[in-house]
Amino acid sequence: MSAKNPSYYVTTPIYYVNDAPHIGHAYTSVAADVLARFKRLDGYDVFFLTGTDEHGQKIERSAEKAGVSPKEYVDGFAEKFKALSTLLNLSDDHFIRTTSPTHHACAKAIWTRLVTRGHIYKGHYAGWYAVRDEAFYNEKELVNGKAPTGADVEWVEEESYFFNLSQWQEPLLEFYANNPDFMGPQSRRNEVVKFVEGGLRDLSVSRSTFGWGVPVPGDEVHVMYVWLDALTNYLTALGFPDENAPLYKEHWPNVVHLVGKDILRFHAVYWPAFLMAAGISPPKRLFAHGWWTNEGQKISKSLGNTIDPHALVATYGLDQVRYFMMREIPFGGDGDFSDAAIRRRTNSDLANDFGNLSQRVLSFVAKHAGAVVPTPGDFHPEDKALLAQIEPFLKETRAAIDQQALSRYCEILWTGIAEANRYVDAAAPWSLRKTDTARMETVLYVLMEVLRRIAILAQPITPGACAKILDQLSVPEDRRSFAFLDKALTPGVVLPTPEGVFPRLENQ
Ligand code: ME8
Repeated sequence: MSAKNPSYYVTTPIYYVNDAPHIGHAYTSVAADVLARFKRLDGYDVFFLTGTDEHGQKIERSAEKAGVSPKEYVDGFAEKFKALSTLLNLSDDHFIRTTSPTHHACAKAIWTRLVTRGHIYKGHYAGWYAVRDEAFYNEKELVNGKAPTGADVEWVEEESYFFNLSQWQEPLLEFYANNPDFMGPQSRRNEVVKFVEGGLRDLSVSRSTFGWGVPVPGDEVHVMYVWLDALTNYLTALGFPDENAPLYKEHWPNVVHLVGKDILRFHAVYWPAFLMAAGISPPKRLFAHGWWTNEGQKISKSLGNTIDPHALVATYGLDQVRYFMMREIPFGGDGDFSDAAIRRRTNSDLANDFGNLSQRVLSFVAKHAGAVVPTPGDFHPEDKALLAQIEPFLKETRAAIDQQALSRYCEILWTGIAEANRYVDAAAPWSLRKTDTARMETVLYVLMEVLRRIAILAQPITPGACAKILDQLSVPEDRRSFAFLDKALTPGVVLPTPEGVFPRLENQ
């Protein structure tokens, strides 16, 4: 793409490779994929990054438990996360692994900058550490002897380097105040501001009692604290520390980080502080989504109720899973996964609404209108009303996407689908076939136009089904971006044989 296209950079968290991917990972990744696909179709030069977080005590201990070397261990799990990208049809431009030499070089460069600029000093850490969270906690934060997240904590005393986070309270508060759009949703923003207003303590940024990490430049007894290492992945992927790297120059100013609410503090507080201290601009936007439970229960390995994305896709279909995750809960809120809920969405929104609209229109045209794009006559008020309802969808969905309002984005399109289904019922082309074939052709043309526009706009959510619908409308592949929304179908173009795109799930 040429340099004049606006840029858009979207990231997922890099996932810990101590466990197989589950629905939570799939959720963030699909959301980022929807944003990336939408922006590409809207003419942006997009860079979509995902990957794996492979260092730290949690990984080192898991490898030990599995009886393999950390390297063997992480290589195995990284493959599983790459397979997740394939399974979910993610359009990621790069998959980063923090054990890669380029990442080590980037993390070390950031460290050196922080040292050179006077923000890191050597000291001694004595306090609590939760290996599961890879986070330090002070006594006050503990709840019944555990981390506030419920993770077990252990007492750590070791020589450690510190980042002077306490100095960044004011700059951070100023940054939040000057950049009201930095963080969403609003409720999370308030939480973070309150936390920073409460005061910040210097942060231990190295560990010296184990070795699985990026060695600290000039003092290799230490490895970098895994969060400092991990956060810099977002820069590594763009070619940093080469500040003239085209990807870095073009994309860093336009980054959107998607994360779960569990890791908001690391991204909203530590990360902008590290960046400001290193003389790099803080991220443009950060959005923290909510938490999935399974049939009302917290998802956890120990409860044995993690949901395997491979099984989900095998049972319901990929587009069905993608749509369900994006539509079921307002992005930012918590949600519950249940078999009944995904079946309901699949059968009502996809099979009955979108699938049925496409099937009834296209099979009717195939049987009764010569299997070509019909030739419309003058539009009646009801035709104009339906087309007018669809008209602002690009503007509306853009606004939703820029706020990461993914479920709202689906809702907008599905109001058009519902309206189009009502229009078919009212216009009754099956009756017009006997009384007024010219009017029938107009009605069918209007419906195909609506279907074309909605299928173009819905591609980011259900790419497989929309590709099939657009194939069946004979829309060439190079005319499916948003720039072509206003390029209406050409009457007379031959249509292929239609087939259903969203089968109904039968009750088991
Ligand atoms: O935190 N519901 O990695 P991680 C929704 N390596 N989202 C969920 C979820 C759930 N039940 N469970 C997991 C890490 N997620 C660090 C990140 S980034 C520089 C380093 C998603 O493997 C959600 O995005 O524990 C969450 O933030 C992420 O997985 C945590 O993944």
